[in-house]
Amino acid sequence: MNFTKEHLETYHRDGYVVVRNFFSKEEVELLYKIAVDDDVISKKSYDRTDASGLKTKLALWYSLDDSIYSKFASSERTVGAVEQILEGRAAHYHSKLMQKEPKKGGAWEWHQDYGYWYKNNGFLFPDMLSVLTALTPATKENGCLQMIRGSHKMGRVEHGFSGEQIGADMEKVNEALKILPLDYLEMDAGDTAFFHCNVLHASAANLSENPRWSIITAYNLASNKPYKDVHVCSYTPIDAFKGNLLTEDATHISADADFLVK
Ligand SMILES: O=C(O)CCC(=O)C(=O)O
Repeated sequence: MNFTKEHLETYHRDGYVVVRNFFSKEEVELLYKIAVDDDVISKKSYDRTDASGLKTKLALWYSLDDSIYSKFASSERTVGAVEQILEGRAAHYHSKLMQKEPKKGGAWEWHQDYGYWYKNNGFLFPDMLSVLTALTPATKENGCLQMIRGSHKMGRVEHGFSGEQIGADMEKVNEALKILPLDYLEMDAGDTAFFHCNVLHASAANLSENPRWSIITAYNLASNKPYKDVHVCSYTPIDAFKGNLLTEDATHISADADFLVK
């Protein structure tokens, strides 16, 4: 499914939009199969502990390379959509493989991505977004993403620590929840959510029998060069991948990729 004018309008109105079947079942099955067998990903993954002590696992890296993950992140389809949203050339800030394991995958506390990126990484403008593709079905039971619809229009909210995670000021979150709708983003594998860096979002723990895996790529408007972050990719326009995700070589990620080390 292509990213349409209606998707763009919904994104600007609600702070997010879910595009169903953005990647085909075959494409997403290929990516998931590679990801679950990827020794490098499993070695480079680390835990994030939530406020109740449960852990959620992820691997995060910065630069694009010739791996299958980068082909998805730089695919013409995705970059085209992101550039419509940002109204300019897009840069790849980072990608992360989220592994919320059955029975024990921890929660993500309420936050705005720009809460981290402004405070810690020195991006002056909120010309940034995340794109999440579900690799397995995401349901309320396995801790799907939750969004406060329209909360991106509140602007940036103060953030402090919540467990090992940085969380938004809960007074503001609770007030927002009184006046704005709370949406649960139940998604099938291949569905893709585009969300504004100031939309308040969270997810509950995964206490179900089913894994919830997804890949999230963060994009920046290439002209929004951060004054703190050192990753050149975060302000280098992406050279879009125009090939076929199913027929090109599906290469694993290299151990030399610039992973975030915790
Ligand atoms: O996918 C999730 O469960 C939450 C991820 C998230 O909030 C984030 O990466 O900023």
